[in-house]
Amino acid sequence: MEKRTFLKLSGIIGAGTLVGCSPLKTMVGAASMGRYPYALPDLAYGFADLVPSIDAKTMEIHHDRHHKGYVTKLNTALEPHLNLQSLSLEKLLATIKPGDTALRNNGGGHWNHTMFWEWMTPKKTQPGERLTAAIQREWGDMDTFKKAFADAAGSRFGSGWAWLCKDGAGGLFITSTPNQDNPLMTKITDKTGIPILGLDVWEHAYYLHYQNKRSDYISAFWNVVNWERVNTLFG
Ligand code: MN3
Repeated sequence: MEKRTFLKLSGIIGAGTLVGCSPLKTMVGAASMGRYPYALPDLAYGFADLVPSIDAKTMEIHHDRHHKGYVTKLNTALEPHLNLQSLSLEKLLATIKPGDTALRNNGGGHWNHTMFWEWMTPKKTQPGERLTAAIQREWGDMDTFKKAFADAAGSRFGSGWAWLCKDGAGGLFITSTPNQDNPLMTKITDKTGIPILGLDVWEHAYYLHYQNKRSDYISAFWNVVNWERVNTLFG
């Protein structure tokens, strides 16, 4: 890599990290996130309530087995770390380093899934005026935003998540992360910020109903997005 290209890239990554630092001071956790020892939160709706967009069996396995597994393993990973047990999950995520594999995968897994259940609802909801205006400023219109978000979700290779995030200046950006990483992990991800909407694109989130058609799952997600929760997180 040429020196000039490298410097330019470092600048971009550096700026991204700086932007991400300040909003993390804001409390973003859901009340249901809890504290150590963490517990699996209940869903605010039934497993079958998101049908036909998300099938009941997928919801049941995803919540009762996958999410529960992250919670159990997170508690096990935290057991020997008394100094980390008192942190909020958001603070913990901002603290962990790339090599902290168990905390990274299971701390991310618990935060991501707790929020994911809240980002969906069987109710019909709408993006609020302020959020709509911010989306229009960034992408022009809602359809272009949805396409950009779907592109991030569709092009994430293997397992991971697509995110709509708030930056430190009231702006929005879209990003994606591998595995159970998320934009709160300031020591791990390049683009950090506060996720206000996220979509799980692991195969376990859609394969039973959609098989390899990830794009159909992504399109269906818009039918069940809980815009009221997104509006609140946007602030
Ligand atoms: Mn999942």
